[in-house]
Amino acid sequence: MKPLSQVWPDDFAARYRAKGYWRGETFSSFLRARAAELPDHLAVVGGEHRWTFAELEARAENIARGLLVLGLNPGDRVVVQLPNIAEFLSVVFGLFRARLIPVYALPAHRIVEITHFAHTAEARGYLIAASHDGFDYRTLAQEVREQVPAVEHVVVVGEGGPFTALDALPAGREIALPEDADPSEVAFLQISGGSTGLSKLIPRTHDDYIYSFRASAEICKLTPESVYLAALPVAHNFPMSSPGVFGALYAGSRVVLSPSPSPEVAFPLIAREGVTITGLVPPLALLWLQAAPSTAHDLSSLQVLQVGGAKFLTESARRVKPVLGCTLQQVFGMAEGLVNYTRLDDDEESIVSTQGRPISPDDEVLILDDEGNPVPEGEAGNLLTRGPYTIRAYHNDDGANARSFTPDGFYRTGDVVKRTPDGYLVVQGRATDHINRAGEKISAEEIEDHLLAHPGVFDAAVVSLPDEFLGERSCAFVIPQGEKPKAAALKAWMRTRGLADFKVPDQVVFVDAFETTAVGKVSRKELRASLRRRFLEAAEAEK
Ligand code: OOB
Repeated sequence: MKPLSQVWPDDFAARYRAKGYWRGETFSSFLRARAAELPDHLAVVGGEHRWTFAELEARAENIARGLLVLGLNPGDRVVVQLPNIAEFLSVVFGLFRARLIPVYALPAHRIVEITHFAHTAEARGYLIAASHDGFDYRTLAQEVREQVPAVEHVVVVGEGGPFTALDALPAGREIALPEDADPSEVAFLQISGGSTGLSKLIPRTHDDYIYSFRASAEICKLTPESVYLAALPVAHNFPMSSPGVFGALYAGSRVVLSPSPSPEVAFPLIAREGVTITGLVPPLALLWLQAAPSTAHDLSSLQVLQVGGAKFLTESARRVKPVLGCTLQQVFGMAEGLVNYTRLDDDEESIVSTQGRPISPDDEVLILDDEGNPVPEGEAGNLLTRGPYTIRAYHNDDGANARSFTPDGFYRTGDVVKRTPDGYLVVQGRATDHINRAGEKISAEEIEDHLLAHPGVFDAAVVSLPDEFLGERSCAFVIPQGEKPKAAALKAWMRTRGLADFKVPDQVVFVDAFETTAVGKVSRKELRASLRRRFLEAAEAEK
């Protein structure tokens, strides 16, 4: 099994420790500390469950023992695909307690993504909910078991069916739980948004990740009186750690898990639990702004609405305070590390018109032109970053590592940004070819590869188009061959490919040919840019 690692050069690691960013805490040690300090304080609310910190810790320990008795061993990787339910937290803290390594998949992922994660992480376990949103994950697990037999253990929250139910795990009282992890070890694997091909795996250590959410909780001024609502799927880095469920628990706050981010589901929870802070992607923020004025639910407890994952336009941002009566916080982050926040006491103009500044004084930010030279202050350029919680490498992917990191360890974010004189970043766009569909990142290349497998497709190029609601939608330009498929049929066929539904192109446009230059084919990148440009020009001309 390939060892997991995430290594900063010794001098950097020494500096990050000396400055108190890396404090030698682990997920298990901080939960133990909270359970000792605030045993009876409510920690997790989800569905019918209401657990105190002491209960959360006890549940995590039981799960840890049960998984070890089942046959998993410390160091094993376990793909975790759970929706926003209380068990998400007891399970992941259980995995940490048993020194097992979660690999976080989204509920929307299907066979193609899950087998990719299982292969790449060499997973031995798969932890699912029986069903969610009308989808039975046990059927998916059966397929995963057939395609990746190394995934020996499937554990199900709910009715186990052919697999082990979480509630039926052996008690394992005789089992000695392992020592706590070394804080510099990899704690889990996160999934990258991915602009080239399939998602890469992001190894995060206890030291670096805990720093990011501890500092985030401070920036968001969380206390044990705060109530954090996880509205977005918690497997995302944003609701997980910015400050997310972990930052909230670190601060001794209560976490409320919402099964859906829709106003119909989230608003009653805000009123019932007295939610003080939550995070949304821009399209959902717009929905909330639309629904709030006429809701019967009392939203007055809400103090902070975070918006991130994609650009929140200034004009929409301006509406948050008057409509919801709370402070907006813009969040510009990435699963690879760097997270920027507007601060709660910033002036309104910075809050509505920038995407914030980095968490850490030691987040190094470079803004470079395409030749790698710094752009003049205030101009737009490519954002590169390095720091105490930004990874230095993906797991087991030399090609991606060579592309994504400079020799001196800066991560090329692919984002194009400007910096204001006071160090706030304003996102201008991006240099890489992915579609940011309501915060979900879709690789153009991955979707093109699928389309090319259809017998009626000669060639395909997938681009992002501006979308009033989604921010960006995906559009596939397709050169047909043989019997030309109907757009709807092609989309329906994509749905059978075993991919997350958000990757099915929103729009399909058939074209006769792609442009080529005199010297031969243009690059895919230029091709996508030109198809997008010409399409938008034609749409403009029709207005
Ligand atoms: C978050 O993480 P990822 O890994 O899903 O996506 C990262 C990318 C960024 O590189 C950028 O292209 C885009 O998402 N992005 C934004 C943005 N926040 C993220 N673009 C414009 N404005 C923003 N506010 O999306 C993520 C991780 C942690 C916290 C927040 C978001």
